[in-house]
Amino acid sequence: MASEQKGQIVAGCLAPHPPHLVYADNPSQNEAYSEGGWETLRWGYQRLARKLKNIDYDAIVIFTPHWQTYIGTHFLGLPQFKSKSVDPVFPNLFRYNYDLTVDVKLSEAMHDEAAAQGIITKMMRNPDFRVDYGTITSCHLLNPEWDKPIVTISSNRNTHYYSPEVMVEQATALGRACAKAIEESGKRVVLVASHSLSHRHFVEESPLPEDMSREHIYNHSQYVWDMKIIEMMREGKSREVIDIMPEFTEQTIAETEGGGLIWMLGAMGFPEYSAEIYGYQSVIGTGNVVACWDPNEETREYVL
Ligand code: 2X7
Ligand code: FE2
Repeated sequence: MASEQKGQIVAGCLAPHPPHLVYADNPSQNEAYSEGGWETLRWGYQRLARKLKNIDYDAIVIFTPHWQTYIGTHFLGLPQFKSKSVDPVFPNLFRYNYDLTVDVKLSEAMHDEAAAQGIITKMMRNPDFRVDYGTITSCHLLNPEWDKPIVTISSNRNTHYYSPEVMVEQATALGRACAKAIEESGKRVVLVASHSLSHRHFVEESPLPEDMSREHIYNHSQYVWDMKIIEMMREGKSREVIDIMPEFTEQTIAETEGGGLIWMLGAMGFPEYSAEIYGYQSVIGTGNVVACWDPNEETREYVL
């Protein structure tokens, strides 16, 4: 049943999740120890986290490419998940003990609305399910206190099963369904697309992973693509970003392939206002931007 007050999306964040950023942060939940690194991104994240602290919201809804589902879109469906999340590629950097709460009502509402619109969906009710490092990294950096419930949405592999164009159609439809469910829930929600931009990366790790003298952009054309996308975000051309996304994804093997940004901008109705840019930096050669779309004109800022 519809709630009396209309729910709304109060912010949309593009929040990359290299586990290196959590490693560099040394939170008590992570078992690895570092001497820092990737400060440009981490300081940008800290600034965005401070902004979110001043926004009144009920839940974070995050879409991750590292929970990959081949039949339909899945939603976290139990009130608590507690375990250790280990990055399968970087277990040396990321072994994070999490204990998180889920807004199951909101999750079910989005699941049901998507299903009503013909999208194949499933609730994840396995208590032993391990939450992926993409969810943990982006949520940790945006809200280190973990004082808000989250909902994770899986990435259905349309780009690879079909094509990047099919992903645009499917993720946009999912975004619209989630936005409708949020509106009917009466809740104030922060959306998070958890991923990098360009994604060619190094194949050898430096002896000290946080040695910033080794970190650099992978190649110039990949960098130029990232800058073009960021410029369009700044100019409020979010629809156009999605229009060129199939080409961007193919040329830079971008992590946009998972559908997160398409889903988020689709849910927000393809904003025509400027995105706030909080920082860009490469992590093992991948391109990463921290950005936010703030629908509220009074709090929208020119950050960088
Ligand atoms: O998942 C990732 C990523 N997206 C970017 C960089 C490094 C590692 O993991
Ligand atoms: Fe990733």
